[in-house]
Amino acid sequence: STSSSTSSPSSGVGSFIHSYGSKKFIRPKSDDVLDAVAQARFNEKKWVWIEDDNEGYVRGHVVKEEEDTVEVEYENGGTAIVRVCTIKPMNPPKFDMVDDMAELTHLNEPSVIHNLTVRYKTNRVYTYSGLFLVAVNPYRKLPIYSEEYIQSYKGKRRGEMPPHIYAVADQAYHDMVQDKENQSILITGESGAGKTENTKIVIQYLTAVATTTNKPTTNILQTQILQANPILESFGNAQTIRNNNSSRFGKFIRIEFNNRAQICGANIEWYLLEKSRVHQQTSKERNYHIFYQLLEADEETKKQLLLTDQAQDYNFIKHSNKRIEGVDDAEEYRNLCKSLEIMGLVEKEKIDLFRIVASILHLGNISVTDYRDRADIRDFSVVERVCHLLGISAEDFKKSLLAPRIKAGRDWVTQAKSPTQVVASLDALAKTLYERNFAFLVERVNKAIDGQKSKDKLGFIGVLDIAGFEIFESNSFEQLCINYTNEKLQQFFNQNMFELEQEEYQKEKIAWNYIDFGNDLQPTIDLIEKTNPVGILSCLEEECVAPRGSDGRFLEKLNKFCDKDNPEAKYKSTRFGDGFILRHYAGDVEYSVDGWIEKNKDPLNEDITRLLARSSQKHVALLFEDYLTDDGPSVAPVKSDYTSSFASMLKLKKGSGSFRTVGQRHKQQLLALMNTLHMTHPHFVRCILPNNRKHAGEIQTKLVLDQLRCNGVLEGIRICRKGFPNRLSFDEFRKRYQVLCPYLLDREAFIDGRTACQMLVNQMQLDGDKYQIGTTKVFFKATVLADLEELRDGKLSVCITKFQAYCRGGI
Ligand code: AD9
Ligand code: MG
Repeated sequence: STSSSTSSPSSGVGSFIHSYGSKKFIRPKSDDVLDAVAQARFNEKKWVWIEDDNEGYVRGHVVKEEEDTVEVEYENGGTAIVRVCTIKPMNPPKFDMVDDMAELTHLNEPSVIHNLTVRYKTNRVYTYSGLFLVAVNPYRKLPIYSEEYIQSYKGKRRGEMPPHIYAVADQAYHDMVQDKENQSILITGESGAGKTENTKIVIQYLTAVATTTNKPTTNILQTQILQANPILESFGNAQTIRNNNSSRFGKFIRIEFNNRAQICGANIEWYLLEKSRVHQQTSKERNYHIFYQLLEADEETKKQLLLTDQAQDYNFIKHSNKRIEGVDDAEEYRNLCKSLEIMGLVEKEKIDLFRIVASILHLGNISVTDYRDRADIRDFSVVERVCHLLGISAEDFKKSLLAPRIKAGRDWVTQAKSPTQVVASLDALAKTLYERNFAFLVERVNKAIDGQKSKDKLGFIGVLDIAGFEIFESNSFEQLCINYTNEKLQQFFNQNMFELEQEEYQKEKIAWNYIDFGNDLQPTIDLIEKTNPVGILSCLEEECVAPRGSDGRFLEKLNKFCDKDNPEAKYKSTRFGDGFILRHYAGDVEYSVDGWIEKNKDPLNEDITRLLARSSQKHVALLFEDYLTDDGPSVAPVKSDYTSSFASMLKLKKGSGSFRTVGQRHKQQLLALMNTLHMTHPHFVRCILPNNRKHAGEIQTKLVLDQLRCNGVLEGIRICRKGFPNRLSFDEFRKRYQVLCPYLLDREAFIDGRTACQMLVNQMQLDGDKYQIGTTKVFFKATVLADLEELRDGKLSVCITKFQAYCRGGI
């Protein structure tokens, strides 16, 4: 099918000489003589990349070679004797700026980083690396997202246009229509790397190309789908040190298409909302945008929500940063209201959402006093404000807060809480209120843009915007969840890439033993998710229900995974025995287990949640309907159209065993996501943060290298090298290299492609295991083409020298 040929991992060296179809994008015409001169200069020395502690890699050439060491001369002056393993061959200059790094003859780290850097400096922020599209954050507005650009990518094949996220979106769209298969675009990267911006650009592209009619109904849907994002950002994004608009949740947006390939709906799923931000942030960061936007609401609304306009008045935001440079919260508030209106929310629904946010601000102001370890509330009027907004009795709330009733056997008894416990349960309540309100909001948006109604569905394109691999100085449960997700996604990539690759080998009938590259990652994944024998998550689960479960005991159990005799073991205990080390594909990560039991259990004061389930505010009652028990005065639960879908979305229903804890819920959601992805044809986008200063035009080499390691681009190259990473059609191969085989050049008679190629490789005296001749293409192991190129350049430079001599003679 066309899809596999256009997205095969490596399209062959031949295409680096191509020019783009559209005039506007044609590369500067290459000056053959200049190129040849640069090449000749390159040929004079053995150029290499030398590892460097500060720069990552620097240029130099080899002066003298010994057995394990070489003497190198740095391009910037000075010489050194270095170990052989610290130098890497450099690609000839003609490979500078290649669109697809799979075409590099020397596929090594410095070459990849060099190529990305020279491209980035000339505003080429998108580059292919085999199956990946690498996107480096430009940190400036580039004129490449206009309507004109969209039109120029429409219906084009990869290679016809410069690399672009539009090309990926268009490929997905094209493949969906052509193969009648669902598609997915997986976008990952560090915080601030540009995932969310690229997600928006994909959706912008799809809404632009997949709606041809001017039917007002389609246009409304289109607008609604585009408006979903600012709404989610108000509630799910916040300023962090790394990103002024950082998404604190992962999402999978499905755009649904009908049989005419037009958009007929969409659906959003979300993962792992960072709840702790609701009650604590550092002074350089902010709480979720909505908290600050709400303080800019009109007086009427604020009066209704009992809000002032001062962040200073609220404990949950007063220690945070207040303003983001270049952002006007008042304007953002008005935009949010507009978006909510477009989404079809009526005034009451909007206020319901805001009421929860306001009640959280007031919750943070409840101050708990400590009198001989007995908790009390200092200012009851704050409690009254909270309870007014939440539609519950302030007296009951206070009682439940200070001394909740708990079930002891068949009886209910009250149990007084310490001040610390009361504060913890207030924080936990704030977090849960926020998360459930967020879940509700997403469901409400989904209801507005739902495509399920459409009967003539063709398929969907799903866009995944999820945080990439995280290795911090201190890693906790949150990092394990996100790294587990990335390990699974990388496995998915490996399986996919090598399925395509090996399919191609089969098609070309070359000798090849099937390798399952996804298997490499399985041991680590097993360690995390297996239930029998228990893995990390199950082990945590057991400890969470155990009567005297503790972080320490959890770690003790984990350490039974240790296998000191196995150097390949993926699990190790830490040096001081206070945590564990997991070997991920991206590297070893040390996790500390402090607080995991609490984090996983995420305990709530159930006396309060039962109260909330019976709130006089329907919206509040709905958020806690899973706590509606037959205990207490029976008030009929409020049902609405999406009640059931809301509960299932939250997957929090009590008693449904496996969803009790954060870890289990995430595992369940991730498995569901993986199932969905397995039903799609995937496209992979890797976003890269160029530097830590939000600067345009600056690349920090080491920072980028670390990301390439974590995001699988280098892993992809590693696996690529195990196969036959370079391939050329018979025709391309013959045209490019017949100069090395004069016999072929001279012949006038017909020679079929296969025979000609066989003759060529014989003439070149290539080792048998270095290449394979298929039915239409020649396949090469890594670096073979580099040698051929060198031979070819040698031949050509002789010609050039003759040519130059001829020119000089002419003058
Ligand atoms: V996080 O994990 O949600 O913290 P993201 O989503 O990877 O992160 P985001 O898309 O929010 O990063 O990009 C961060 C900032 O970089 C944006 O706010 C823009 O100011 C900037 N950016 C990113 N991509 C582009 C782009 N293609 N053009 C211009 C961009 N600016
Ligand atoms: Mg984001």
